Amino acid sequence: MSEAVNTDDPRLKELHRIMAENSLAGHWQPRQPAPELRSHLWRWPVIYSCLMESGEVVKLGHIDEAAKRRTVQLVNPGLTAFKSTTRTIQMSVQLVKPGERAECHRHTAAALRFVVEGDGAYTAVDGERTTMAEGDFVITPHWTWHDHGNESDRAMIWLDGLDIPMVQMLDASFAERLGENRQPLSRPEGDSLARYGQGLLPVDHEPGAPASPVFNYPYARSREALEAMRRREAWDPCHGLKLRYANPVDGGHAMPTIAAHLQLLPAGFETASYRATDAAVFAVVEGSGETRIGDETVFSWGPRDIFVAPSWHGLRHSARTDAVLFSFSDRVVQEKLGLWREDRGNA
Ligand code: GTQ
Repeated sequence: MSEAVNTDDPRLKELHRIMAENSLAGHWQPRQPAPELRSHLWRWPVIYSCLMESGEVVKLGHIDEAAKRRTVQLVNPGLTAFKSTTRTIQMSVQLVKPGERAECHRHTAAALRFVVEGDGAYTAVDGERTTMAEGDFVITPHWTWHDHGNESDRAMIWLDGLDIPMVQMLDASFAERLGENRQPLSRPEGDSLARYGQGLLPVDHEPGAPASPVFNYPYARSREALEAMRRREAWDPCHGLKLRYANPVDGGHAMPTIAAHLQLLPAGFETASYRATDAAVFAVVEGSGETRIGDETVFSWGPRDIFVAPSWHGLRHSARTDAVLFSFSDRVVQEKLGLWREDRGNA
């Protein structure tokens, strides 16, 4: 096949020189390869020991010398320049020790939390507080005021998933500090769940808000849903039993930029190969098993391990014991843009 251009052609060389001087480039010219997300597994004991050590050496508080949040970030080895976990998501693990508070602020990046350890610390979001327990899924939609505090006697640890890389890519980052540790509360605890999370809606409620009005999806309820479904044993060959955290008002995803799921794989279950265009982060909530990603990677995982799978790589999970996986990605964004695609069983 003949080349589109003759790279030895002096006229072409001169053209390239002039174009480069003027910040122009030809479609025919090669470009720098884009940084590529890699499959990666973070083992919980390593994350945990770094996080607990950070609890000894990093102060948390509202005074200027203290960190505003104490988080350990999971940096994808292919994306070190961005310090991000996928191209669109920054994931961290956060520690709030007994008696500590993380000051109130808001930002255009949205966050999800998934509680890993502890019981009784709170997050307050736009005027309502929620007390968190292990496995709870809590959302902090973009530009909502939020602060955390631990009035229990145990350390509280949760996973944070933020859309920071996406918001930064769009150059739409804004942040604001309230200047207080705690925001004023305008609703009693449990109000959102009572109003919007019971299969009922206030009679005149109008859909249209970008995020779910429910901001804590308690694990006890989500786990019970999976258990109830399991009694019919209608397993999806690619997913086992998989549920999506939904906005009860419109049936969409809980937040407009990050999709999150909870899935049960019974002991001995092996999924058929599945791939989709969203790179996903998986956190093991219960159990142990293995995940094959593409042709080369096999991750053997146990409770609280976290792994990331790149876009469009075939995934096959197998569960050694009953296993529950929490996962999240930018799927919701891709769906809205008409970009999301999946391939069941062929990858
Ligand atoms: O807890 O509000 O991992 O603002 C990064 C930024 C957590 C938080 C993060 C944040 C938070």
